[in-house]
Formats: sequence, C-alpha cells, structure tokens
Amino acid sequence: MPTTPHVSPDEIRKGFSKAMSDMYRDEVPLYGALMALVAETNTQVLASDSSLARQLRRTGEIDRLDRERHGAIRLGTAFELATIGRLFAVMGMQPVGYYDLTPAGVPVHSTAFRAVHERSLQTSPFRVFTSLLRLELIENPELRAFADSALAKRKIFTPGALALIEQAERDGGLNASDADEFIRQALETFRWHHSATVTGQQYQQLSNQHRLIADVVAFKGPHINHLTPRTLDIDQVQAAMPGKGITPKAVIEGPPRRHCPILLRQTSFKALDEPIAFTDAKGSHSARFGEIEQRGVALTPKGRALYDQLLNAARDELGAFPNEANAERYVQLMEQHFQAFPDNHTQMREQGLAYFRYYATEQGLAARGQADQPRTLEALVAAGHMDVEPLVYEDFLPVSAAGIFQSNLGEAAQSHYAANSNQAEFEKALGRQTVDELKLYSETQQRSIDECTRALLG
Ligand code: OOG
Ligand code: NI
Repeated sequence: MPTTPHVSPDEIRKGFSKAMSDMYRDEVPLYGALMALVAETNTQVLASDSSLARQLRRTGEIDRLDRERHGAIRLGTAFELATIGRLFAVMGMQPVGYYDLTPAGVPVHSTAFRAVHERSLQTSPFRVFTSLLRLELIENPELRAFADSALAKRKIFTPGALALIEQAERDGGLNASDADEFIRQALETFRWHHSATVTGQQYQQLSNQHRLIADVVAFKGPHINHLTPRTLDIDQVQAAMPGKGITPKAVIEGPPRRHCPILLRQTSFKALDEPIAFTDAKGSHSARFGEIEQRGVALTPKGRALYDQLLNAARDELGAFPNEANAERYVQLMEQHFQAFPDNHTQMREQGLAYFRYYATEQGLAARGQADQPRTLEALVAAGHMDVEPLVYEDFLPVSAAGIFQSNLGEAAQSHYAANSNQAEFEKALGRQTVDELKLYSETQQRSIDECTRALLG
C-alpha cells in the first residue's frame, strides 16, 4: 500500500500555534483584545516607518509577524519535561538555552522550545518558555512529599498524544491526518481546568510555600499561562493598554527604548483571579496573564556582556526591584547607563556587538565577475554590494523573565533561594542537552555570508 507523505514539522508547529491561539482567545478574552491592539499598532508603525518596513520585508519577518507568539508552561516532574521535549520535537522544536530563576526567588529552571533554523523560524517562530519546578526547594518535608505524590499521580498527556509521539518517532514523521489529530491531542495538555486535584486547605498550604508551587501541583496539567504577540512598538501598546481596560505592569522589562532595538523588551498585565472548584470547596486561583514583546537584534557574547553589565549597573543604582513607586527613576537610570551601548547598526557590527544577516544587492550582482570587484566582506559592504540587516533575537532574558514571574506572583516571590543554577540536573530531567543559542545565531549569520559570497563571487 502506498504510504501518504509526512507533513513537515514546521507546518505542524504552525498549525499548533494557531490552534493554541484560538483556544486561548476563547478562554481569555483580554488576550483577543491585546492581539487586536498589537495588530493595529503594527500596521500603524509599518505605515509610518518605511525603513523598518523595508528591513522587515528583506529579512522576511514581516510575513511571520501576524503568527508570531510565545507561550509559557510550568511542569512538575522530570518525566513531564522529557515527554514535553518529545512532543515539541514532533513540531520541530528544540530546547534552546537554560534559564535559572532561583536568584529571583522563583523555584524553577527553564528552557525555551523553539525552531532553530532561520527557514523553519520563517514558517513559524512559535516558542514555549518551559519551566520545571524544583521540588527540592520546598522546605517542609511533609509538604514536599505531598507535592511529590500529587505530581506522580497526574497524567498530563492524553493516550492519543503519547501514541502519536511514538508513531512520529518510529516513522520519522506524521501524515496530514495524523498531524491534525496530533495537534488536537497535544492541545489538551495545555488546556485550563476549572477544577483542582487538591482540597482547598492543601491548595492553601502549597500556596503559602510559594504561589507557583500551588499553580503546578494543584492542577491536572500545565495550563498555558500566557501567549505573547510581537509588537513593533511596545511603548505605544503599553500606553494604549489602559484605554482598552488592560492594566500593564509598572515597568517594561529589558533594554530601554532605542532607535535600534536590541534583544527583547516585554510587559505584561496582571494575572486574572479565576474561580476554581477544589475537591471539597469553591475558591479561586490566578495564573493566567497577558504579555507583549518587542524583539530587536541578537547580541554576540561581547554585546550580551555589555548588556548585562549596564543592566546590573542601573539596577544596583536603583537599589531595589523596579516597581510602581520607582518606575520613573528606573527608566531614567536605564537610559543613562545604556548611553554606553552604541545605537546604530554600523557601530554595533564594527564593534562585534550584534549578529547580522547579509544580502547581495542589485549593484553587487551587476558587478559580478568585473575585474575591480571588491573581494572581502568589509569591502563588499563598503561598496554597497552587500546590505546588512539585524538578525532578530529569538530567545528570552533571565532577569526579564524573573520580572514577569514576579509581577504575577506578588511580593512573596521576592525571597532568595540558597540553591543555585543547576543546568546538569535540568538536562538530566530533560534527557538531552539544551542547545546553545549563541551558536545558532552565529551559524545563521555565517550561512547568510556564505550564500551572499556565492552569489557575488561564485
Ligand atoms: C514564565 C515567565 C517568563 C517570559 O516571556 O520571559 C516569561 C512563566 O510565568 O511561566 O513569560
Ligand atoms: Ni512570556
């Protein structure tokens, strides 16, 4: 019997991202309002900033903008993390980067599942910030044992999803109808449940230990807790949010506003209080929130070191967590310190602070084969034979992520844990190593240089 061909994992991810967005919009109407606001703002920005529009057309980002979003989940066990890794692999997503949130008082460590090749990212840049609860950080031994047994009992994947993961691994992919069924089954893992698996009192005990612990342990599964669209002007959306009945957190996380955006800026609105049926009583729980992000150029290790240094200097000078009361001063300090970070692409490139993509120009192609044609990368750029565009940052930032967690978990989250970063333990749970994001950016940059050189010098 002829077998039907496999669907590309990139297409499955694209379909899954859309299905997730539809589900979340039905469940959290404010997400729909935020998406509409972001789309409206992006249209305005593209109409008024022709050089940004040209840049995004050239890199292709303009085509993926409408379907660009990230989500976040929090898992409870090594089995859940390893299995979610297999589930995401069916959609062409790999664990990229390691983020330790314990310095900020959040008892998790995390990775971001995403596509790794620029071509796949172009089809669907969908990412999921995935955290693993560190149960060893629960101080009370009885509560730890209770959490352990509650997590050991739950089954967050449907039998159908598990079977299709195995089938995809065995056959090297899924055909169209199995891929559709996989999307339907996989979606169930991320769904919100109106009922908890514990009593009201047990929930309270978990929550007293840490609200995040309750959010993971008391529920049937790792409900998606936000979906974040990408905006081209985060300040504009932040300012427009109150007019739409959405209250944003006090400060935008990440770098200050610049002409040439770097890395990632994010802001969120507070988690909603939602009714929950505990096994013995009615109550409520807040976990789900909204967030928007603006993405800029990816930084090299040197650029990232400068970013971290300036961010830390500004925060040290502030002397406290950024909050409503000190927000204005924080913005001032950030702008002041970031004067030291060049704000144009030419300087960033010359100083090796950021990654770029190279494109052969008409002029360069016309000069192909001529005797006086420039031969080095720098000479080709200088002669206008190659254009340079910023390579977009596809990942997350630990300090920003901590700020997003905290704005939704409240003051209690701001204690410090003695335990520190443990990437080896995380990778053991995951069952594989995480991918180094810097290597990915450098490979993408190199591929664009190679392609360009071939086209021009062949
Ligand atoms: C994840 C918080 C971090 C981001 O975009 O950095 C985050 C969570 O709350 O589970 O969303
Ligand atoms: Ni997020």
